[in-house]
Amino acid sequence: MATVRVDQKHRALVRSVPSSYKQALARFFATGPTDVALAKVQHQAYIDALRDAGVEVHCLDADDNHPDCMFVEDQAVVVDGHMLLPTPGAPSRVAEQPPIAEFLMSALEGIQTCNMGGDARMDGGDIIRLGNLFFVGRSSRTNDLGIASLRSLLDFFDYELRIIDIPPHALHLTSICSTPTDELILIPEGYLDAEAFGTLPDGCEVIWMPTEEAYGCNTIGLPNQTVLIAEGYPTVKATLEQRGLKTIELDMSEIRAADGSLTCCSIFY
Ligand code: CIR
Repeated sequence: MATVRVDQKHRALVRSVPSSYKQALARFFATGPTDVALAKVQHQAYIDALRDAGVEVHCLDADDNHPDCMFVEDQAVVVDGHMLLPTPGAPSRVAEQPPIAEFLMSALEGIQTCNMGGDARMDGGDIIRLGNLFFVGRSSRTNDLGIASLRSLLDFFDYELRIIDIPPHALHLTSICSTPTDELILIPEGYLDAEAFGTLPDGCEVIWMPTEEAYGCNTIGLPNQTVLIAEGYPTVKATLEQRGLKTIELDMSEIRAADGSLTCCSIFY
């Protein structure tokens, strides 16, 4: 997931597309999925691309009672052998979490786990990591108490956390941004201030993309200079390739239809 350094991305958890997927929440990139069969084909292509890139993928069964269950990124934050189980910001998505937590606790034997309490809310999709520097979106899904909970975890490692205010026309931080390598942040014009990320460590860079390629700014950087990107975002593709990265394009149309991006569909652990 977004919180794992590129060189740590060897194992991913994903979850199948439920037959109820047409009822998934959708407000930002589109008005909702229309073709569940196509979503399943696209999701399988996503899994295949991860596997082809050398990632070991475990796929949990879908839960038809939860139309958004394939968007696992929001349900757990794994950082260097520790796991934060956030209370998701959308009430309809809270009960997606137990099987995900159970799988990760058994796969990562001895993992230190903490839950969120009280009114704290957070979606894992509001977090990106640039090496030892983390950014969290304060969004319609992630509040200050949720951010405080994340900060407690990151303080344990002495990792810095910076807050980014997500504008109302975006769902999450990862909806508009990603770190295709541990030195690059991709972000579209028209969402955040130029200074939003603050001063970055030496060698790191924010790359601004055209507003119309906002969805394409969500990428998955993998080991071996490989980056999964959504099909149809030529500036994103060319920009990454100019930097010597190998891009693998995936048709994400039915996943985008429910505001889901590449990173949303996996947790790297
Ligand atoms: C939702 O609105 O919660 C889902 N339809 C999409 C979640 C996308 N997740 C993500 O960006 N991490």
